[in-house]
Amino acid sequence: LEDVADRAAPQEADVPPTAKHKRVKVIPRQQNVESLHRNVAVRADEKTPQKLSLSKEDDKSFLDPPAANLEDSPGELGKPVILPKDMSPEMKKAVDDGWTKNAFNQYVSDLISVRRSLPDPRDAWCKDSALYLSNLPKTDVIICFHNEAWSVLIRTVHSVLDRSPPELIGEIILVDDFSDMPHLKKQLEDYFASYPKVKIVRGPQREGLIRARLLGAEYAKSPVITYLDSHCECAEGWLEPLLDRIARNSTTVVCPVIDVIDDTTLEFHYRDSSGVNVGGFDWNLQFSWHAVPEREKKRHNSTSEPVYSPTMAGGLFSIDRKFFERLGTYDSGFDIWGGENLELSFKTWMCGGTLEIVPCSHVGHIFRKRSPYKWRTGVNVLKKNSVRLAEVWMDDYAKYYYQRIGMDKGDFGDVSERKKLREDLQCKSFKWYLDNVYPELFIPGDAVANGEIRNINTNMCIDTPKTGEEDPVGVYECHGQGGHQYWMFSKTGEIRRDQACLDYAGKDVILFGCHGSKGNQFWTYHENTKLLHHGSSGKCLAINESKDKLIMEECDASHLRQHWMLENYDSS
Ligand code: LR7
Ligand code: MN
Repeated sequence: LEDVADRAAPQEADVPPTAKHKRVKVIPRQQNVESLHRNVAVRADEKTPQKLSLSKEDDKSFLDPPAANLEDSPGELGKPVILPKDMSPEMKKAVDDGWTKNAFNQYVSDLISVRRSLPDPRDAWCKDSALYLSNLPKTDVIICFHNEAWSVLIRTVHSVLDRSPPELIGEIILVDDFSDMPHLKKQLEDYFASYPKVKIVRGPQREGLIRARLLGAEYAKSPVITYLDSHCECAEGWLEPLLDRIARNSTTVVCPVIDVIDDTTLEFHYRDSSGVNVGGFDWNLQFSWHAVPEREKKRHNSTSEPVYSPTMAGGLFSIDRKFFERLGTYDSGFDIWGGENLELSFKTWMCGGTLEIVPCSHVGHIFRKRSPYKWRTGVNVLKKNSVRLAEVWMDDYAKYYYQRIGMDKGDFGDVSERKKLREDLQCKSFKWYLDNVYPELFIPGDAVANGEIRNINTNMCIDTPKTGEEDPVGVYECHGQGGHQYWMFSKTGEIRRDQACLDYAGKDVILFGCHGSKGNQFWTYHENTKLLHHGSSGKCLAINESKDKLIMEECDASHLRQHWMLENYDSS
């Protein structure tokens, strides 16, 4: 038994020394226990991976009966695991190492069963099987990873196997993007040796997730491809509602609701359908979430119905394989990370498909605050990807992105093939996409000014890295690079960047989510006096004596500190 447990356990180096191969008797329900680090819960079924062969995936009766207190084991039912405050130095080091390597709490993940249970996050509406066609197509599931933690990767795969109807899963294709962590070598192959549906493909060099996904797609044979990140957990009933949409229309690309797996406690927080968001982006070409717009709500009787989404987050979706190929899959010129989600979103809409978020389908994802792995040195990978995206898909609107990067496109390689693809497919224009799919997006060209806002006498510019809502907006020497000094002055008197507006409520000038009702966000510019006049306070924007802060004061055109210049100002 010990032997078998070894195979399922994390690799030596990755296991906290005190936590190896021991089994709990009972873990208190709260899981906020000091003794947790002395115990590792192992489910009866995960000790015996060799028994889980393909032919038996649909019949779980061969599994040992679960321990009496299984639901009390760490993290079961998606509950948080909270480590004690007074850890031994040894344990603390193990916890810190886990954070350093993964940017999430690997130590906690290792305490949780790789086949833990989750709450059922679906609305009652979703559980009526008559909603879904009976002969759904099979999908292959492609999971790319670069140096993923053992327990997290294995849990991702088990969540697919355990919570999908076996007849709907073709293969699970694990694509190793040139990892060097030892547990991802032979140990991984051994672990899955007895799972005929799981295939491991190894990239010949570090490709980045986009080309790794393309490599995975070369092995896909099922009619549908489903991509997942390598730190996900699929919830009950996640797959059928996705496949159903594709079965009804092969040009529908679908995303599950992405539930949050907490990076610290591994708690599974799910979002009910009334809180579902759709994807958007800003002119920095960064993905963003938004509430479902009113116009979209009107199309539905229930919040559980699939909703149109202008973009996808990128990691978790299903697509008809032939349609994906018709769309030219991904641009293989995209490196490491980023931008591919917008590329696929834009072309899905522009080239005859639709993109939906399916509230009945839930998959958890560990959101992290930094990227733990190496990027390329000396190249701005994300910018290169985004420039390729803009060049090919955004027509004239690309210029708004270029303004944000100081007009410096850098070396983005050759995009002629991708332009040809767009032509061959006779895709619609980016303007069509904006007008019809994402009318909520503010278009910089609709602004009366865009670019820097310069305090004329000091050559300081309004500058803030923050989109948060408390820190005062500051000033910085004008640098002409866009970025934190890029502003748009809307026809309705907002000074905005993306969804955030300059807002003054009597204390500091801050950035606050644009609300469109003027008041504290209403500004007027007087070209002759150079004053920036604030609506609700009647005051004017100025720079302080020491030239490092914005202040608001009584308007007086004789004060040079109140004189501003708006870039690209068009008064007509
Ligand atoms: O070089 C790499 N090679 C890889 O194989 C870098 C990453 N990867 C793998 C990695 O192991 C992971 O499985 O690629 C996957 C995504 O990388 P993450 O998890 O570090 O990034 P992320 O979660 O921030 O990624 C989001 O944005 C990416 C943009 O390129 C991709 O589209 C990811 O799939 C996407 N993830 C999601 O959409 C999940 C929800 C997050 C949000 C919003
Ligand atoms: Mn991810």
